[in-house]
Amino acid sequence: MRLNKNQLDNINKKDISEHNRCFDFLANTISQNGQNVNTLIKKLQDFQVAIPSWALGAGGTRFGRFKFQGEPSNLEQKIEDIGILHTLTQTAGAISLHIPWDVPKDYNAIKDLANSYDIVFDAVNSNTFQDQKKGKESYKFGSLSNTSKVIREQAVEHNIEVIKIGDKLGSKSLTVWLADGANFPGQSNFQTALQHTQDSLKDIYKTLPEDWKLFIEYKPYEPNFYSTVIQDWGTSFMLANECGAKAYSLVDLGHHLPNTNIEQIVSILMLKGKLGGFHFNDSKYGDDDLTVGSVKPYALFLIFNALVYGMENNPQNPYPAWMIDASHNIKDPLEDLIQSLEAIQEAYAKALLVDQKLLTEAQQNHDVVKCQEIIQDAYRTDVRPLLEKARLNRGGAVNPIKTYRSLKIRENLIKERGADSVASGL
Ligand code: LRH
Ligand code: MN
Repeated sequence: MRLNKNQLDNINKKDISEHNRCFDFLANTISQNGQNVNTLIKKLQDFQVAIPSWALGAGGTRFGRFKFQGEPSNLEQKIEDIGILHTLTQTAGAISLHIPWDVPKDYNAIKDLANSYDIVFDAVNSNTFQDQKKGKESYKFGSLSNTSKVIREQAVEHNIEVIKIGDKLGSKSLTVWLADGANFPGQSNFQTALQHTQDSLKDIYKTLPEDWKLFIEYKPYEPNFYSTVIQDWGTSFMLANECGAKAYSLVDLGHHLPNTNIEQIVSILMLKGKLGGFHFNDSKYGDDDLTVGSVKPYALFLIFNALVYGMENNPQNPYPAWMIDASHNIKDPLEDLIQSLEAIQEAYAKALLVDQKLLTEAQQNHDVVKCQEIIQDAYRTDVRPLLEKARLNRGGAVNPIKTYRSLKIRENLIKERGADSVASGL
């Protein structure tokens, strides 16, 4: 299924006059505050988020999975789905593959297909948290941290294999997330486990192509429930420094203990030039992988406020990689991803409206009340007309969810793929 411009124009035209009225009002307000509307729109358009290849079907938990009809059952159909997302939102111009869940059969054909949708290949993800059919050794007791040298080497080899796959697709980064840890006190030696992990990551790092990055993703718990080797940002930061200049920390929003100040972590990593990228999602309790901005939209805004400050003041930190990592247990995966993309753009746009100069001044003067007024003035601004304009100018939908439903995209995908097609992934 491929959407065409006429289909979108037909639906957009019903919303254009209301959009123009709201946009003109907002653009006027923004100009009066001394900001350039076109610069903001350009930044929003350049902000492309990678869609996870493992989150285009129905997700689930150990208590069950409620399948969703018309799921993409192969990589070609997954790229097609991301093509639909990108056509509607104009902000989903990349895919992040998880290996071995999504190994291309025909690399040139897959690259041509992705290219035909203006989709590039972002970070590739290795998987040493599940035993692989062809893998001889089990990762039950860990992979890069395992006490067995043979198992560590098998895991290192897998990561080197994933880099080769990504290199053939034009990807420029490898994300390593380890489930490695322990379920019981006494089960593992924390020092030995970390040392093995560090040495194994260095073996992988040595094989990184010159223009590649290594993203080290941390997580406090699950699937291990007593200790996790790479449990927090500090451990990831330490390992990235041990590896070298091309290694960075990856911040998955769901990988923090309750009430962790994530915007402070983001600020510190950018100051140290070690913020590699994000896995955007939202959560109430654990690694819930919920729709971005569905539970804590203000926290997301504060994270983007720290990001905007860092992107303006920390040239030592490269432009971060933006990826979604969510699971769709009850929503239509594509509608869920559209809502996440909208929430990300909205938080970014609100953060761009923060008068950073005025804020720094108020901070210097310890005018605490004014500091809050400045950031909340931006947060309380309805920026949706700006997002709409950014999409419209690129041929997207004024209202992606409305257009998705009006065009009966899910119904058409079910017709094409059948009700029982199932996507690989989580
Ligand atoms: C671990 C994680 C990691 C992926 C997996 C699918 O919780 O966030 O990024 O490999 O989800
Ligand atoms: Mn993640």
